[in-house]
Amino acid sequence: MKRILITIMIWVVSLQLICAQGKTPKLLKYGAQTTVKRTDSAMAKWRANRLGQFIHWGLYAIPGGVWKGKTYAYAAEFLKSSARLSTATWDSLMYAFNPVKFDARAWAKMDKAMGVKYMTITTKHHEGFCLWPSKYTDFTVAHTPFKRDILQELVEAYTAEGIDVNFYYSVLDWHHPDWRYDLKNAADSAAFDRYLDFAKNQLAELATRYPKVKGFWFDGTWDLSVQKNGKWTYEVEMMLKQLVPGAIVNSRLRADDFGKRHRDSNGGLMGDYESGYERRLPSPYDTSVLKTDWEACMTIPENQWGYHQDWSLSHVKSGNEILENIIRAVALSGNMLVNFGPKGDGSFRTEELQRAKEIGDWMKVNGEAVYHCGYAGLERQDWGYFTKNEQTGKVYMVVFNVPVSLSLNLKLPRGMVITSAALVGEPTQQYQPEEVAPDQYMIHLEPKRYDKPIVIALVLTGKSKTNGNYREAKT
Ligand code: H76
Repeated sequence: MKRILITIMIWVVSLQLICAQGKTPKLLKYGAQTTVKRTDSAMAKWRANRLGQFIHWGLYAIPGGVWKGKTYAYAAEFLKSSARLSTATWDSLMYAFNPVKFDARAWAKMDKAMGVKYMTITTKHHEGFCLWPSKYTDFTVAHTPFKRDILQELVEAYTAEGIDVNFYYSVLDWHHPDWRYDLKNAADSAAFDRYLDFAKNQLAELATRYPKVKGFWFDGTWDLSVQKNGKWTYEVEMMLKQLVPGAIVNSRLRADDFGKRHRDSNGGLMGDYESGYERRLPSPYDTSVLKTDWEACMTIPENQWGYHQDWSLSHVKSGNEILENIIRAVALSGNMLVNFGPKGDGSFRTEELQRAKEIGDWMKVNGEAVYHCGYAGLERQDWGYFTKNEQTGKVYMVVFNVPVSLSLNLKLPRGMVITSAALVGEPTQQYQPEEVAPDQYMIHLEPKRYDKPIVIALVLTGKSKTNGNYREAKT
């Protein structure tokens, strides 16, 4: 008996030691900067913006997923790789880059009307082509027939409309001779060091040429070569924050001392927000995502970021589906970047213009349930999503699924009551919630056709309830 007890005690002690060891944080030079959310005004603005426009534009917009009469179904911006084209062949597209219909002010006006508060533009995608006249390479818009500094025009036009501009930058570069996927020998390391200098120079150039930029969105950082250079990712983050006060950097840039990406070896988020939600969202019940800021990005077809001529190859999201994705993100305090891929001539395809208008018309009426909004802390129901305005405390029911009963269920925390419930956009439409059980209510909708999500604004107060007309069932 005594022996058994001693054995158990040894087990317990060693288990505790193992656990304690597991908790000892690793000493990191290039890990997370902080374990809490940023509270400065730049970050608060980014968070309040909630809805952003992603724009993928580069040479890939010219072939639009079609090469020599053959259509490649995979992402249009990957055509060089899908059609197995040489770098020389692909790069010669620059001589055909002449987007005569490009009008930065028209883009910004479209986005203003769509209700987006920020825009993230591909300054350089994997192909390596630069939308600005970089002094570190000739593979830029300056050397195309178009010549104009597209980035400059966009920064000016969007900023004038009150829309924040962020720069997407791909570290992966199919054009640069010194890019490496992995570092297998000294020659690879020497080449890649040159590449990293080039990329850092370009980033410093972007930050200083366009000081109105609000943040940087990194991509193409998943290869072993970058994982082995966590120090560089750290230094780039620090450099950008020094050059652009308040700059916001996504987690995808970063790797730590051990090559761990997004989250460091101790689990801390690197960069300012989690940017791993690409064409997917967390479960609407996963409140663990509330611990950090986060942003999702999504395409309208299944997986087309750059312009593709043929959108019949996959499901194309409707305006309502896009709205649901936006609200799903906001309901868990996340941002949503909706992607458009302009054509090679600088104009937008009809489907995108339609989506922009549909989303904008809805946002104009219901935007108060999106901007400055986040997690409401209420139990989710089948009809849709709750959001809560962090400034006013108002709670919104964003209803995507109207039940055939027309009755929307609500379950409130003990002691909370509904002081008012009104249809957003039609304040004369007030609802009288029916209390159906303790802390449970129903809101009864008008019998009519609902073809857009409706938003009901709730004023909730903590007053204790007056009637106690209920009795627990004896079972
Ligand atoms: C894979 C990949 C890239 N990451 C997305 C944000 C797009 O830029 C796509 O090309």
